[in-house]
Amino acid sequence: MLKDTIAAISTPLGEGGISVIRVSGDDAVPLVERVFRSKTKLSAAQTHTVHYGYIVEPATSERLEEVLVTIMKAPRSFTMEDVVEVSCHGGIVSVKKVLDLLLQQGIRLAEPGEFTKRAFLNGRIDLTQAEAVIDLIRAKSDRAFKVALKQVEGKLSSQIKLLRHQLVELMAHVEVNIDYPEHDVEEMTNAFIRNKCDTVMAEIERLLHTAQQGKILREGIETAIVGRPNVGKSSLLNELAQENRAIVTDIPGTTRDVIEEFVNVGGIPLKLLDTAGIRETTDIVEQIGVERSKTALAEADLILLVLNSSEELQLDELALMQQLAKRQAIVILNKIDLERRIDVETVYHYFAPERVVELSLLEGKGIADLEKAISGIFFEGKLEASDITYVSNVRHIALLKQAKQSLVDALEANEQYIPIDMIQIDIRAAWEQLGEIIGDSVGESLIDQIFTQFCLGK
Ligand SMILES: Nc1nc2c(ncn2[C@@H]2O[C@H](COP(=O)(O)OP(=O)(O)OP(=O)(O)O)[C@@H](O)[C@H]2O)c(=O)[nH]1
Ligand SMILES: [Mg+2]
Repeated sequence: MLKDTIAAISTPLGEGGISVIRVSGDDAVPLVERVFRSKTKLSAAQTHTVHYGYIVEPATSERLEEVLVTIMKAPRSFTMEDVVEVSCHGGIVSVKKVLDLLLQQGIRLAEPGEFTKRAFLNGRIDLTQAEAVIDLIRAKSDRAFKVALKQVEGKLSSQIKLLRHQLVELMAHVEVNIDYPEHDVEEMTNAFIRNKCDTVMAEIERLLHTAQQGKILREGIETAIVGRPNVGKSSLLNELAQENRAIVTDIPGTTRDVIEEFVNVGGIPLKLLDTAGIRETTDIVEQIGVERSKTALAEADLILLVLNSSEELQLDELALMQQLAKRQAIVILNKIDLERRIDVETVYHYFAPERVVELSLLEGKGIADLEKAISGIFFEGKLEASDITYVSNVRHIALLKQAKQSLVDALEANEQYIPIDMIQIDIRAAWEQLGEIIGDSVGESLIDQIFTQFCLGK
């Protein structure tokens, strides 16, 4: 890794209160000092202090910007190198001018993610923590943010390390048996291998189990709103999106196409799909719309079936309920402000009470119940438990699966009394695969691939 000094704008480009340029490297302080004028000399300043002054053109001493400069000396900084942060007035022109001037002093423009990459290469964070920094930036909901934050803190890493520790113990035990077979009873070693592999495998399975939730937190639950025309599907989309995204009229068949909107319901990100009302129709455009509704319904992770509680159940609705009884679905009895004509008994015949929600979108009633029902389905109320680690990264999931397979192989070999040094190979493979998750044994290209996903300045 080159130890040169790098800089980038670390705040979003655009108008804002302030913009921050981050500089990191051995020469960060002297290079920034060349263009900074203030009462105290930057090179004489204490670490973790803030200095008011001006960025000046060194040749002419012309003042370019009024700034605050923060210095954080190695190793107590994000990158573990000397870091200087220059806070300028927000605005594209001002911040670019300052950055240009810094680059003219011999500082190199940082690549995307290079600051975080340095934090990793300098040993401040491991790979799962670095990857979580991306998730933190991209988090679309409170819950996704919390999960990413846990990972940044090293929660997943410490669990992986614990598993690897157990495998090391196991390998040591087996090693003794290979080197001094007379000191050990083969039977006992076989039992020991079985026990340890089982324990580690159970833990890997638990982590994999959380993967589905982790993915949802990152990408959103694909949620289709379906039902007959005019029951209030588009009204529901608008209510959850808190804007008039879809056209709402009292004419049945208003929505013809699938409308997508990303919303956040009780901290859970949903990719909502409003669809055309499902019914038999001769209108060709509407027919295409209905086909699209059916596709959305087939592919969704969650289905919100909207029924009009002021009308009797229709045959298509009975068919939909039958079809949805075994899926992840919530039934919404809408329009409860009107007189009830729906046969609720039939609805409850297909769906458990916690899957049925009564709403009036006109009066804005029952939305909180809907939120509860949705989080109930996906998190069984468990997400708040602070000790849960969610595995959400595809790379981690793939490696956990590989490690699990290696242990399955080891167990099988163990059952067949295959020579113990062969079993050792599988155990070592599992240990290495787990190591790859935290970046103990990863190649240069993978590291580059991970860090280029970052935005500039991070
Ligand atoms: N009284 C009452 N009317 C409602 C309620 N929710 C929606 N509506 C009305 O029902 C009509 C249809 O609403 P939409 O949201 O367009 O229904 P939709 O299911 O999207 O209809 P299509 O797009 O035609 O399939 C509109 O006139 C809404 O104002 C409610 O809770 N109570
Ligand atoms: Mg509609």
